[in-house]
Amino acid sequence: MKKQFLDLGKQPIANNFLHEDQYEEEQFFNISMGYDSDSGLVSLMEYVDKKVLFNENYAYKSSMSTTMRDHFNHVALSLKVQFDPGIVLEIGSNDGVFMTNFSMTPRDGMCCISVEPCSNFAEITRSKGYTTYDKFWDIDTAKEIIQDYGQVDLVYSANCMCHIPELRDAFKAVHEVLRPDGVFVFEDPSLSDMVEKCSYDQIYDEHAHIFSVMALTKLLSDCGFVTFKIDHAKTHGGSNRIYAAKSNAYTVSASVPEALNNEYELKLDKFETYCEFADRVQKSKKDLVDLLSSLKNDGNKIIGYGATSKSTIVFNYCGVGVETLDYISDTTECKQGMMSPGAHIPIIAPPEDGIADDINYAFLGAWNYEEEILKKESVFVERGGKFITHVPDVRTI
Ligand code: JHZ
Repeated sequence: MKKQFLDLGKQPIANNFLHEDQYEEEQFFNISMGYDSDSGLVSLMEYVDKKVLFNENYAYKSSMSTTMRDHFNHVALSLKVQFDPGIVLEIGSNDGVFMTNFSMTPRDGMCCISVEPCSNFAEITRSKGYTTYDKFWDIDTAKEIIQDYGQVDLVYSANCMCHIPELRDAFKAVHEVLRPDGVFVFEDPSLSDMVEKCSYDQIYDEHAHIFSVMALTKLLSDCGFVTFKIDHAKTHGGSNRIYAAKSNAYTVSASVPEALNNEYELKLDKFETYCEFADRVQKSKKDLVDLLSSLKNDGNKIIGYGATSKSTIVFNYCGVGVETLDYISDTTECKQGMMSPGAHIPIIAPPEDGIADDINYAFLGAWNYEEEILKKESVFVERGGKFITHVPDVRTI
């Protein structure tokens, strides 16, 4: 049974950047998280309709950072070397940052086809010549692909499986589309990282689940897969890449029991762990509100850096708005000139020569790119400017 441990209150759609004349129609949903002791899954208590979240207006673009571009190039190369796949199917291809590392058709060797329900992004990869099914991932889509291409050698998915409430159906559809010797590789933010780093801003409407290895190995096994390897990646604040096969063709690596043991040590199988996490979340909120208000009282000018889904949660949960932040800078063109969801903070394009001279502090909405951002904003740092983060605890950098 699923039992609630954290309530973040009513939250706007995390990626729904909007104009002032859209405030009246802005939608809010209850965002609270629960632990299911039967399945081990940590999931939202109430799911938001997928068509409300993933549609032609979707704003998040995967290729916006050097970190993620390098990451997906590296993963594509590593999968080619490990599995030598003929046809790869990517589920949730966004702007094609992973799939464009492969060729377009089986005729030209290792190729990649994809499924992407946000039609604005499906159009981007299609216009580059790749086959993209503008659909949600389910058994019908799997059958359509089998009809067009036959079963595929490898299914890859990044930051997408955790978006799917009906996980069992999604895994079964992957099982159907894969050849008997095929491999399913997927990566999503990890629950152990979220609990350890108190990064509660991973919890928002799109993240139907935050995955533990415990819950995934169990569910995958129920759906006919053997989990044979787990890579831990630094991306998105700490993610797990899960490798699962339909057969016993692959030896189970030590990385699987190691990841499971780590989670048992963190007591991710105990409801109390999540209650203790919820207490830390409340403290994090108080600490951030206190820090921001004391900086503001001292006359500092503060901005947000990165209009992330995560920062939507932080600002709305902590009640941070335009009285505190002058604006948020973000490199994604379609977010610029818009207002942030719920808090309605203006979003601007970052100035070409870095953070403006009159700014003293920048809240790192994109804390998961801290290294890349600190390097890029070295002038700001050298002149005494400071970043603010809440992960793993509230502090200035
Ligand atoms: P970023 C997204 O979450 C949404 P978000 C999604 N649901 C998901 O699962 C996770 O990713 C994994 C900007 N930026 O990647 C670009 C700068 O402005 O943390 C982006 O708008 N300057 C699919 O939204 C944002 O920050 C920079 O120098 O939390 C980063 O968003 C850099 C590096 C980024 O994902």
